[in-house]
Amino acid sequence: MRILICGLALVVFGCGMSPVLHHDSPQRTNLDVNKVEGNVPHCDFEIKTQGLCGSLTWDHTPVVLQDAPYTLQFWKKGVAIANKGPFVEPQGKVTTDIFMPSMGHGGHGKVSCEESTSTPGVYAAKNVIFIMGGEWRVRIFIKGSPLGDDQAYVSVTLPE
Ligand SMILES: [Cu+2]
Repeated sequence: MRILICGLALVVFGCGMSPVLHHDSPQRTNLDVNKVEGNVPHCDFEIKTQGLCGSLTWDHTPVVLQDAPYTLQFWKKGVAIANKGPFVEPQGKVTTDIFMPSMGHGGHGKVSCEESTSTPGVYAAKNVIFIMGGEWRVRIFIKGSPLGDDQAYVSVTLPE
């Protein structure tokens, strides 16, 4: 009987509490570096023409006027395991930049984008210099694919 009551209490407590817990848990922000949500990788952006998902991971929290490198990973939507892949090299050339839509300008200098030699479908972006605080977009461009050009972006807000 004691076990039964205990079990019941757990069920009631669990059901009653979980929405509250869920609600109170800190919201994922676009500065989070942890992409793991169970085994399903979080899709930060999509390359719809190729059925690909992508993630953007900052090496460190971006700060104005300091290099803020990041990593892009691509995988076939729905089939990869978070941070493990298999990652997929998009068709066409992958480039990336940063852009401030409210003012129509980019960062300082040109963002470089190099594919990992050991893991195709993973790209390192460097020379990422935000010149002011506010709302920015990290843009991802696909060019020269037989499936057509495509682009996507991830929003990021830097403190003033
Ligand atoms: Cu600006």
